[in-house]
Parts: sequence; C-alpha cells; structure tokens
Amino acid sequence: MKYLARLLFVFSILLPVSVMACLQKHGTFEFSDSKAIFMKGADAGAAYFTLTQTVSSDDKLIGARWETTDESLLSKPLLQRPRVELHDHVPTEKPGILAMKRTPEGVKVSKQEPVKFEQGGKHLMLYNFPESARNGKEIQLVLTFEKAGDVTVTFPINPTNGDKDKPCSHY
Ligand SMILES: [Cu+2]
Repeated sequence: MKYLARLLFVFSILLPVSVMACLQKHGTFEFSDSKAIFMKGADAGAAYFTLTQTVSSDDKLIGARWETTDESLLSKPLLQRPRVELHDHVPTEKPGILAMKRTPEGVKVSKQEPVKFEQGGKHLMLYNFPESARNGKEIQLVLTFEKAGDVTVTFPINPTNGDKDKPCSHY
C-alpha cells in the first residue's frame, strides 16, 4: 500500500511534466503553449502560441482561419461569419494604453526569432465563434504561411492555471 501511494505520488509529479510537452510539430515548425481564450458570453476571443522555425529558412504567417461545414454559419453575411485576423497591440498617445490593430502584412518567422503570440502582444483575433465551438475543449485553426502553406494547429480552450498545459488530443 505504501508502495502504491509512493507510485501514485511519483505519477502525480510526472504527469504535469509529460503533459506540458504538448509540442505540436508541423513540418519545420514547432508550436507550443497554444491556447484560445473566450470571455464568458462573448463570441470574440483570442488565440495565443509560440512559434519556432527549426531550420534556417524564413517564412511568414500571412493568415489564419477556422474551418466549418455548418451551413447556418456559412450562409451568414461575411462580417457575421466566424473569422480569424492577425492582430498586434500598439502603443497609443496615452501612456500605458495599448490598442489592437490588424497586421495584414503578416508576421515573419525565422530560426533566429521565435514568435510569441501572447496577451498584450501579437494574437489571433477570433470573431463570431459559435457557442458550440467556444464551449468545446479545443479548436483547430488553420494557419497559412507564405512558403509552408496551410498548417492546422490545436488550441485548448480557456485552460485554467491548473491545467494550462493540458495535452492537445489532435496534432
Ligand atoms: Cu485583437
């Protein structure tokens, strides 16, 4: 019994570590710390991740989208359909106040410069996401790169601090 207790204890320590290694590899890219955050009751949200290019070849993230086959969403006017935009935060005239802006020019990624999409900085802005998607465990977003093309990345939804590194079930 004592052995079992010790074993469980070891497992409980090891588990978060192994779970933390939710690294998604796609071609020459590595994605880590991916998450999507939706405020309660809001259909807009943001997605964050760290992106590393593992080879000495520059690329550029130029767009992102969420794919759905739901006709009731696809038949809506363009601006009411689910969509994803590349955003960044920029300083305003008021000290300490940041504003969001679109970055349609894209985000460069090279081996020397891992790119962080994080709160208060670059992020993927998520608009008009249906409740069914927001209430799920995770969403898949398709990220489009200039050279590498489309890459599908999994984002756990609203991970709490306790399980902020929960595993992605889909790679
Ligand atoms: Cu934004």
